[in-house]
Amino acid sequence: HEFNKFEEIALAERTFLAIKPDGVQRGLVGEIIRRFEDKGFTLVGLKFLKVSRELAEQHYDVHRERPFFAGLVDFITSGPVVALVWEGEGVIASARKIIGATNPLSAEPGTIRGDFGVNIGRNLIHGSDAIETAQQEVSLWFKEEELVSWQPTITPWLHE
Ligand code: IDP
Repeated sequence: HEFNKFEEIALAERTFLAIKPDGVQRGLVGEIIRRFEDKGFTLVGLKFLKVSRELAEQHYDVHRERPFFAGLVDFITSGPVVALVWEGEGVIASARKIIGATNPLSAEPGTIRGDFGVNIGRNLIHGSDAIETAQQEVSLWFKEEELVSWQPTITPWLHE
């Protein structure tokens, strides 16, 4: 196995993350991106946008019947959001661990929500929870041509 080659299939998993309006307002964009870079995941998509109601409602469609749905859509459309796609082996589950439990008061210290949040309605960041939702969310938020396939030169130092 050549040193400059890597297992493309294992590394190709992608997840969708969004730094919510509270994360942006609190100046945590750099801190949050840092954590995923430090871990060794590869950034393949990034945009800064005000989310439309249509996009917010589609993104949170599974929660449409929940009592918090209207407030959640109001919140996610209330200010700019950073949308991100990260790639790497096991990135979906690993990102969920880095993010922490949905309620920041239950989230472990060391996680993003555990370190920076106190309220379930202000939990700073979204991360896809499974392969299917990751694929749906990446394609809902990004066009194919907005995603950049590249191989960091550090790859052989992160993967055997
Ligand atoms: P997750 O973001 O950790 O995957 P989900 O249960 O999928 O959590 O909920 C999606 C989002 O809906 C949460 O991140 C949070 O912003 C919001 N949410 C969930 N439960 C509540 C609640 O009880 N009150 C207010 N907002 C909630």
